[in-house]
Amino acid sequence: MNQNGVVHAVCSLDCPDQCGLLLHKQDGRIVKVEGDPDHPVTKGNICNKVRNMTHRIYDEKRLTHPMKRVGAKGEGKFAQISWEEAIETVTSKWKELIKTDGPESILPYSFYGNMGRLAAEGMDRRFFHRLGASQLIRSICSIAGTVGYKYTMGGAFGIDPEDTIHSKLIILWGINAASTNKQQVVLAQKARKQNGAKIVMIDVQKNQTGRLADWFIPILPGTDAALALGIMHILFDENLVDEYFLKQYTVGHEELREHVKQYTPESVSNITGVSVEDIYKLARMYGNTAPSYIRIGNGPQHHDNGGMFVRTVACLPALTGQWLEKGGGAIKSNSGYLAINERNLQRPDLLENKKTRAINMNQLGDALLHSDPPVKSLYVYTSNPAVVAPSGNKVREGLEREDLFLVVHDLFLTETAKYADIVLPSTSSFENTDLYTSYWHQFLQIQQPAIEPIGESKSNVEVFKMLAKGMGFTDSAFEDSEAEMIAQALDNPGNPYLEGIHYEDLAEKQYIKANIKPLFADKLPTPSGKIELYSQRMKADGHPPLPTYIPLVDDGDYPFLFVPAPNHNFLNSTFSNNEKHISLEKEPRLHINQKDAHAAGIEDGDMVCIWNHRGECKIKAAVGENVLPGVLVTQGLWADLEGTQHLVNSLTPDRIADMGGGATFFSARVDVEKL
Ligand SMILES: Nc1nc2c(c(=O)[nH]1)N[C@H]1C(S)=C(S)[C@@H](COP(=O)(O)OP(=O)(O)OC[C@H]3O[C@@H](n4cnc5c(=O)[nH]c(N)nc54)[C@H](O)[C@@H]3O)O[C@H]1N2
Ligand SMILES: Nc1nc2c(c(=O)[nH]1)N[C@H]1C(S)=C(S)[C@@H](COP(=O)(O)OP(=O)(O)OC[C@H]3O[C@@H](n4cnc5c(=O)[nH]c(N)nc54)[C@H](O)[C@@H]3O)O[C@H]1N2
Ligand code: SF4
Ligand SMILES: [Mo]
Repeated sequence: MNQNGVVHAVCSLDCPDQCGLLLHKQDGRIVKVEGDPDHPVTKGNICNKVRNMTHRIYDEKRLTHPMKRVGAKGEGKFAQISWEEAIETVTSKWKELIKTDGPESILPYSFYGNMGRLAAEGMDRRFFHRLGASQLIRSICSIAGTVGYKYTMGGAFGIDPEDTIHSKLIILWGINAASTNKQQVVLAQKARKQNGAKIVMIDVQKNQTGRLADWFIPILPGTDAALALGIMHILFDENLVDEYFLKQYTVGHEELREHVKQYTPESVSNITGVSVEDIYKLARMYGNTAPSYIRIGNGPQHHDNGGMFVRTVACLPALTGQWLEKGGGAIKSNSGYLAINERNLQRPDLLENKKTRAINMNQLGDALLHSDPPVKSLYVYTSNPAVVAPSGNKVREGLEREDLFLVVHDLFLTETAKYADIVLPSTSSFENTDLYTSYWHQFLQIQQPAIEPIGESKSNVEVFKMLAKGMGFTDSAFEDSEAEMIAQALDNPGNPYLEGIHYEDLAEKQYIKANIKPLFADKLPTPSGKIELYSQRMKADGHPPLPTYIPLVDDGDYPFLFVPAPNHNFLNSTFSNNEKHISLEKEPRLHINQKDAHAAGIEDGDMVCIWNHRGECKIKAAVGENVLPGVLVTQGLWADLEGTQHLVNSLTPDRIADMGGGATFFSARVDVEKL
């Protein structure tokens, strides 16, 4: 490894952009992180979060050695131990638990704090399959929308984002792209400059993205499907649909035409809070502009009806035949193009047909407090559930359980790690070898170790190999090197887009685009092979077969809908413990409409308490016009810093969305008062 010079890297964060990076090294340390100007999509642009990444990599708070708890649960008192002692403690406890309670008493909990395919779903999956542990349904992020989109389109396939520079109308629907998909904004602005493209944003708050849009449309939370149906109503009514495309490429357009008659602009306006005039304006703009592109965000699918929202909005481009235009169509997620061989990587065969139970990660609190047989040990890695999981008070109560053996593997002593019995130090992604597959652009990328591990930290792959050895597992699956695992993952005959792409090529070239062909060159992977405006499969699964507006579940008699969204300078809870990133973000704020603030006697800058039956949260009010009356919005998953009560997930429901077991973070009702 060279001690000086510039090395290639990939951003490992859970962000669709997956930027190419250059790391500048001096005496073995990274001194500067910048965008790789040669990356075909991201072209040297990166966000401020990662430009400041050295503050995180070399933060003095980084964990450098394994530790065991010496204080009370959650007190955060630990003593240094060796890796040998750590692995021995964990595996002997687990062996004992397997004897007394069975392997299902052990539950893994992880998400995509590192998007590397090996870090997130490699040796860990092999290990827990072999162990026969309870399985985790990883549903916290985007599953409801993924399932909804699949009903319409057959899989996670949208357009090539590079083509969006040709779009003439770009609708950012429930996506705070300026913060969460920066590269899409770069392309949208290019489209605006080159072809006078209009950027429209539909959101419940006027955030950074709303401010750069040509037209910001505020909408009431959880009502977007109604707006999409109102647009369809006008498109059919005014003959703005593409009859040829509908006949050739869709099923159910006649049923849909009849069905949307009920969604009159007047009724839709009542539901959504969007004026009749604006509904007409938007529908006519959409019906008369080609190519038009909808970037479907994650926000509206974090509601009770989120799956149906995505299913519905995904029908729109078909009505006007946009999919055949360069730069026309939609993206929800493009992960289908880069689908790797999960069987090879995760080895579900190691489960040997054991019927182990599956636990939805959105209901971690219940799983820890009430599951039968109980969860006796939780192993958390690449995630921070004490802050990010819904109904957080239940989660933290579960983590406090005296008889829960909790192991946490992370780079920092997170809120979750504070409750641990054993804490293990993790490398950062720049210290490992891993494969990266974006869920927005269509490039595969590779990371090779750019610096030596900090302290005694180890990667997820290494730790699970050690745990396998400690458990006495002798399967060859636990011997594979990172390079071998990447080769196995890429060997996916089920995905023609990856054909001919090998580890060696990636190691040499750094990034390779999948072999993309036009989406409609073949049949779509839906049952009919066409876009399913009417879906027999949905009917079989107990959903209305046609796109439908379904109101949010009653969450109690509180006057406000509460939307605790992400912020600009953190990534979920990552960076929320870094001084640099906190100083950029300043402080958490509760956005409240001035009418509501006035009625409640709240002034800008006042400390307020928001509460419901799940908990409460104290925060400073930001009074203005950024949100509609009746809506409260916060930004960011702030760490539980000393003396603060900023944990917004204390208030969020752990109800399950309409599809895929998805999360409903944005469907809580709350009340607010001045402190
Ligand atoms: N800076 C930054 N970038 C991130 C993240 C981060 O935390 N910070 N998180 C990453 C992850 S894991 C993900 S999943 C993505 C998420 O990124 P996005 O896809 O942008 O999703 P969110 O930011 O959750 O929500 C987007 C917007 O939806 C709005 N919204 C909420 N409810 C509704 C509704 O009912 N209707 C409409 N129209 N809008 C609604 C919110 O106000 C918010 O502005 O971003 C990734 N990138
Ligand atoms: N209120 C509210 N809650 C939300 C959301 C919201 O919009 N609002 N968004 C939800 C969404 S979309 C998501 S995806 C989840 C995300 O929730 P999480 O997946 O928990 O994401 P992070 O908070 O970023 O935590 C990731 C952790 O992994 C650690 N880590 C990073 N790399 C590695 C590694 O290689 N190995 C190990 N062992 N650890 C590593 C980091 O230090 C960090 O502590 O949050 C959800 N929670
Ligand atoms: S967080 Fe997103 S925008 Fe920032 S560098 Fe990483 S991939 Fe790029
Ligand atoms: Mo996410």
